[in-house]
Amino acid sequence: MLIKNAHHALLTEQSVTPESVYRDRRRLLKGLGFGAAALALPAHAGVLDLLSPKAPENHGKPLNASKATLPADLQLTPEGKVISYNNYYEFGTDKSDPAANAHTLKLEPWTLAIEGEVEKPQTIDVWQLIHSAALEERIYRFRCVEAWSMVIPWIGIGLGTLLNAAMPTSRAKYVAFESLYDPEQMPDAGASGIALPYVEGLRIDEAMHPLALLAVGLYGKTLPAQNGAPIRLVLPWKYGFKSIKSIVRIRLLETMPPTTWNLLAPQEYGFFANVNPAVDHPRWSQASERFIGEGGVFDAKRQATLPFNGYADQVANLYQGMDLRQWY
Ligand SMILES: Nc1nc2c(c(=O)[nH]1)N[C@H]1C(S)=C(S)[C@@H](COP(=O)(O)O)O[C@H]1N2
Ligand SMILES: [Mo]
Repeated sequence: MLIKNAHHALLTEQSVTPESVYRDRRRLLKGLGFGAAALALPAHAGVLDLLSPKAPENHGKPLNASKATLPADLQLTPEGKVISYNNYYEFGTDKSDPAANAHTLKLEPWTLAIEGEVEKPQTIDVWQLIHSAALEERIYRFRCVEAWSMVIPWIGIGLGTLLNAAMPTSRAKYVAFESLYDPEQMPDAGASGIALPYVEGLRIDEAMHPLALLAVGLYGKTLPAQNGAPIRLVLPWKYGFKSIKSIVRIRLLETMPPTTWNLLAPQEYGFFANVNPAVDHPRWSQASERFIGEGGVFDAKRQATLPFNGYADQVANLYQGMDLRQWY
């Protein structure tokens, strides 16, 4: 009720009527390029052309990165699904909207400020960073709070590496992140129902954890705009909304910063938002999830959700002594 328009995708995810499924599927297909125009494409047009008809120049450039091995228990989500089924409310609230609309995001130049409680504030030229840093591939599970999941081969830089370069002071207890917000590049953002710019935050020890990644690519190439180009956070043990896209500012702070979904609906979205199958969302169960792999997006097979999304061995120690029920 508090969330009438806002995050309505969450509602449609969970209370889909056959009709809305049909409508969303049609939209998705349209987004995928299977409309009338797609029929006119030459037979050799690659799937990527179909998926992102208006992809910007700087999307999908090959990146040099160390290669990761796919863990035996994981199956990759096909690239076409990773780049066409998105949440990026600045470009619309339907899953197919970001792929259709995010081409208006101006990716070059892009600077990222690191400021606040640091000895060495920085203004980073992100494209220079992308072309000069030692990039790593990391294959991570990704679990949205809406109870769907993917497995994605990201490319990026450890968040801690970048933060350490700015030399956090002893007063730095939290890290705040801010997305770009430019109504000219994001004409539909006003209808999203969320306060913008999108903001997120971590405790400093979470930010320094080796799993915390600043992603600049996926599937071997630079990020498509709809996935949060040119630089976004990926926190595999937390619900997807913590993984903020298209970051322009990182600020180290003494106090806990406000975060977008928590501001909107604090009873539904917490600051920590660690994936926890034992704590249901007030409006749906978190015990299982739709894994988006090969095959349909809406009839994807359900699988059990794991504590910390399968990363408990690595991160549970960060939360010792905290009340599990408060983690939402
Ligand atoms: N700036 C911004 N970042 C965002 C969002 C958003 O709407 N705006 N959505 C979040 C949510 S809810 C999810 S699930 C992930 C989706 O990332 P993906 O589209 O690359 O899968 O991005 C997160 N980061
Ligand atoms: Mo999400």
